[in-house]
Amino acid sequence: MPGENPILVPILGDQLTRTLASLRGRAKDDTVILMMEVWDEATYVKHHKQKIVLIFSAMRHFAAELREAGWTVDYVRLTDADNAHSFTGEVARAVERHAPRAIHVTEAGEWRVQQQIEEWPDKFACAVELFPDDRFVCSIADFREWAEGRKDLTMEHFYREMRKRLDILMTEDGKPVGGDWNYDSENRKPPKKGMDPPQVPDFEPDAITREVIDLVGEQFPDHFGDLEPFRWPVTSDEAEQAADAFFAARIEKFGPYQDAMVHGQDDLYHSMLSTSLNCGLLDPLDLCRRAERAYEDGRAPLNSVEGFIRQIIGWREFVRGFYWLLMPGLESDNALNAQRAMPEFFWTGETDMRCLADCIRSTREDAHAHHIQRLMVLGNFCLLAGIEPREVQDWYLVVYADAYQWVELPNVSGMILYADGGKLATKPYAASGNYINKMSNYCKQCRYSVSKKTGEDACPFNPLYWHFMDRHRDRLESNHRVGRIYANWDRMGEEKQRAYLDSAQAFLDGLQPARKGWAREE
Ligand code: FAD
Ligand code: DLZ
Ligand code: SF4
Repeated sequence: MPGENPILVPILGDQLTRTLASLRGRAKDDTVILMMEVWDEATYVKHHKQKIVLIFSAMRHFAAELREAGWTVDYVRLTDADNAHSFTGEVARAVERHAPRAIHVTEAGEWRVQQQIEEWPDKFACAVELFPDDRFVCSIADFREWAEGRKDLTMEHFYREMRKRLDILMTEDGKPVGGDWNYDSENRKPPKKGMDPPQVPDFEPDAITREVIDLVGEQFPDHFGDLEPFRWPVTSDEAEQAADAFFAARIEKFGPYQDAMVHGQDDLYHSMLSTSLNCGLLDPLDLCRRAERAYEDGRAPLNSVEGFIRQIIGWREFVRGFYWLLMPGLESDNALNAQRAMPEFFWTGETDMRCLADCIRSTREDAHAHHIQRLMVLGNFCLLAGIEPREVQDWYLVVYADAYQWVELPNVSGMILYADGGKLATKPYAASGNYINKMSNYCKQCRYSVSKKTGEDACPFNPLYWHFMDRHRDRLESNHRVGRIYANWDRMGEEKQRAYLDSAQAFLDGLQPARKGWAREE
């Protein structure tokens, strides 16, 4: 047991790492760890049921492991009497219980929570020491320094810096292994017929997870998503097993089929490790080193390994730095002035658009969809249809088990919606049905025809694409990566253009707006 006036170390639900900065080097007999299940966090948006199960179960397992290792953990359950249901309220109660001489806390993943933490020094009589979250390889300060004075924030430039700094996939004379920095052009194969990726391991819920499943079923019945089957790793051991399975059987084809989509096959060759990475059960750099070894040992080709490493020390680190650089403004950016409400079918999955229906099914069943589904099906639709950014942000934050605002918001505001006005992506990722047809097997059995351009049976992405291009001509025509498209549009002539615009408008007019209350309590 800790002595008098110990150090209080609050650990949040995405900080489930034994080597967390605020815990590292602390003496067990002088530390009380505080973990809190609070209503505020479970409902600031109405998270997918499996996301809440994941966090609560992972928190309870982590607390049990810490106790087993000799730490004192003060764990507040959601249903405990007197639970104040906010981080600040619970820390206040813990300060009364333990009379700490100081609070040591690792910086929060989300801006919203960081604002609360920054009020603690004024609220509590003891000292509050804030620790940078060094589970990310690039600190917020280092990213700021990198971004300082740059005209464009290009992920590729940042990524190359990270490769050099971490000496990953680099030759001894400082060149990228294989001669190129980026093998993205080899990572765009359409799916092969009969493709049969190895199964992702399922983790059978144990007694702790079962108890949490029951709790979530009782307390959050109206939240989006299926509660069961629940298959996510909830301990670092399970997460390591999931990583082992990826490195043993799926990394080889991860690269080539990264952008492929197959109806009913939700995981393909993806790692399925984001939920574990984001709550702290896996270490990002360790995964990259394992990927590098797979290449060195001849177990995976360079395009797969480089692609995987780029997603982690490239995109993942980049969006996190970008988020902290641009918050809080990023949340309210709406450069394209998109005002349409989210359609109801994003929540129900009831749409004849087969690609969207499949992505929403997987999202509802597993709290997951893979990257290209999030980007080029769901995201592309939101962009083309002009859905209001806040509604899109809420949707993505609710529905994915790996969603935290630091990673969701740059992807939504920057990558899919161009709501940041082009700070993250140099052009909007707008595409017609053609792209989805090329990269998936969705279209063959769709009620819409991907080859039809206009009219009731035309794939809605086709007219929506031109509707989008036409309504944003003023902004996009001068963009050297998109501008050329307008020559095609002009060549079509007025009648064809009118047919596109009318088809798109008829489709948009037929969209039923989502009822209120799916994402947030009204
Ligand atoms: P893999 O395909 O195996 O990729 C490996 C890892 O790379 C992932 O686990 C993830 O940590 C990282 N990664 C890949 N792409 C990105 C990216 N664009 N940004 C950040 N990290 C990336 N990822 C989240 O973790 N949380 C989110 O809330 C989230 N929201 C997204 C919203 C949109 C609109 C889009 C387009 C992408 C979003 N992503 C998000 C990124 C990506 O879709 C998921 O990380 C990925 O699908 C997770 O599955 P996986 O672990 O099998 O990934
Ligand atoms: C996502 C989530 C949920 C659903 N519930 C909790 C909780 O009750 N307690 C907790 O510590 N963390 C939870 N989380 C994760 C937090 O929202 C996450 O740690 C913050 O967003 C980080 O800034
Ligand atoms: Fe999606 Fe269009 Fe293909 Fe149907 S035809 S699956 S709506 S891209």
